[in-house]
Amino acid sequence: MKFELQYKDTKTNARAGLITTDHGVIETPIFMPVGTQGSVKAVHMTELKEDIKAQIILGNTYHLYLRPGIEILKQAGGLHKFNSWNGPILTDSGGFQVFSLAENRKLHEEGAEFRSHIDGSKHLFTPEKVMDIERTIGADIIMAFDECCPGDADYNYAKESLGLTERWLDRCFNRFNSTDPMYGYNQSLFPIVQGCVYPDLRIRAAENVASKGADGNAIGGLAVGEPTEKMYEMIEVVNDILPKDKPRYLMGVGTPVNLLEAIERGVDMFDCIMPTRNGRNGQLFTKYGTMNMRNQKWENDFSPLDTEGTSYVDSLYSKAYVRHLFKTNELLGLQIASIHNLAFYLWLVGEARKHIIAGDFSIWKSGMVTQLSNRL
Ligand code: PRF
Repeated sequence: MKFELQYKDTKTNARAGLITTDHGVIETPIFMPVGTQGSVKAVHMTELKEDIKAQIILGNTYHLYLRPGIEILKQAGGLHKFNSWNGPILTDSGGFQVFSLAENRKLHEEGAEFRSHIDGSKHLFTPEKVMDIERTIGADIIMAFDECCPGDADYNYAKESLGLTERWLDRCFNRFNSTDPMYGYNQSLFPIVQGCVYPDLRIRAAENVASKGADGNAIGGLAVGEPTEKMYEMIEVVNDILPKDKPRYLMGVGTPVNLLEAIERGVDMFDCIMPTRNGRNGQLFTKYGTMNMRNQKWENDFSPLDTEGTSYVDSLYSKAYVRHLFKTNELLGLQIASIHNLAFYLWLVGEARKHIIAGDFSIWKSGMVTQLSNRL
């Protein structure tokens, strides 16, 4: 994997770059649609590629390990062959899902023991095992196994937790460096900065992560219950230390405004379930604010879903029709909302990139942040 920093904003830390993987090139800043189970919910691969213009998608180690299981993924020849997405893929390590979904979770030096949220079966994730699973899934970018510390953890807990994440990181790199990719293309391992909301822990974590010389680096443990201002502050502290010539990935964030604030602070990559999950609940993001499609105000509004939207669903369907689909629980409503929201997120990061290149990111961003916060 290669990262080329193309433009650096003169007034902020925003950057535009290119990540080259064996499955294609990614223009940054980028948003990565989440395909937890190897499928971006309610969206076909052709729509993802051609309409939404996704450049990379996410998969989840925790879910894919439980179902279909590693043996099936190996037989399929990896996730790209299994789900027919031939562009770049990133897998999260389970370092978040084990903590948020699994039951009876027990953490110790060796790893995380847990029971499946599906059938209660018992499992152990160690850093070595997670590396082996991520090798078998075969994503282009794989994430280290970490503990995502809750946003309200006290200092001592956060410090202990960071120590564990750091020791696990060394074990991840040892296993990663002593194994080979399985399907003939390369994989890159990204370490994750933890440290909760404590600047000294974040600094220590970022220095440790930077010392690994990885192809890219991630910031975890944010948007997990801490105040938004703290999140921005931690991003600044960490990005001051993470190498400038490598992509920076902010995990699991966030709202359109969060993305712009993080881009301004030097983040290059994002993922979040918000566009798909909120979409399935009837919330649509537009550049003038959000719309709740269940709202009665759309009942006889036959204007296009989003007159300035970039997806084909935006001009094909009316607000009144999409409201009707949500009121009647039609599956098509979920599809339309998911496509619209993902296309909007990809448009937003693409626009940010254009404005970074044009040199007016700061002005554009201020205007957008005000607009995006409206409720329509
Ligand atoms: N660690 C991992 N995945 C994550 C997170 C993390 O801290 C987050 C936190 N926002 C989302 N996804 N491995």
